[in-house]
Amino acid sequence: SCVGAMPRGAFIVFEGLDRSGKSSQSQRLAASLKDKGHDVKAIRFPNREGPLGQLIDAFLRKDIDFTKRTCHHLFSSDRWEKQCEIQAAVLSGTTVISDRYAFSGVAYSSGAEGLPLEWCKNADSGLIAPDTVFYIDVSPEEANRRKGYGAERYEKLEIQRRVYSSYMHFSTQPYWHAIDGTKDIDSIAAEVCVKAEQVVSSVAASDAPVTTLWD
Ligand code: Z5A
Ligand code: MG
Repeated sequence: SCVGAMPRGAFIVFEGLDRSGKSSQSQRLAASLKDKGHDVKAIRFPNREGPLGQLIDAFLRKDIDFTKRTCHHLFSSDRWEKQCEIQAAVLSGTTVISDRYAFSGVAYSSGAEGLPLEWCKNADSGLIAPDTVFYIDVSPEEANRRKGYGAERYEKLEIQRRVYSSYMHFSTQPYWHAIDGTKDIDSIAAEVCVKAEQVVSSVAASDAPVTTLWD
């Protein structure tokens, strides 16, 4: 790299079923890495604010309907709108932590909506690829027992079972790290933090280039 250039930040994604604990773990990891002196930017998808986010929020709350393919592109567009921000942060040495990303798009649109998986992947082809994905593994039955489960679109056990099996499409990828999501929140956070720090250091040390999906 150029003399004096800042080592780049890592791009870390959390995935998993509804109520698997993604938001809890993203927040904890962001706080832990900040405590250790790292620059961190936390983002989430869908981002329910902004013009696209409002449409997605209304769709999830079943206030409006779209065709399946339009809905898939809405979620994908939400990610495309954030690409410059993610790239700028990572290139300036900031670690970006995202609560859901394109893997959710594929898992829900193919699993819950029944769209062809390869068609789903196409919409996100070319997005900045994460350096690692922490897949918080909780069975649909376990997630169903957690509080807050209920009113939104897709929050049904039989739909979650299909989403769970669609997520398995990614399970053999090198960036995919399944984490046992049935342990207590603190143990999971500790395990994730150790692994995330390894990713942050190896990305900085190797000066690995930013890659794109679906490399
Ligand atoms: N969607 C899509 O279709 N296409 C896309 O491209 C994208 C998304 C990006 C909203 O997502 C919907 O959008 C979602 C997928 C679809 N489908 N649905 N429905 P969201 O991210 O806004 O919301 P969510 O992920 O479905 O739910 P959530 O509430 O954000 O769940 P979570 O973040 O995984 O979990 P949490 O909030 O950290 O924890 C949930 C509860 O479990 C809470 O009471 C915790 O205290 C408890 N919890 C957490 N961890 C544990 C452990 N380890 N043990 C016991 N209890 C725990
Ligand atoms: Mg969440």
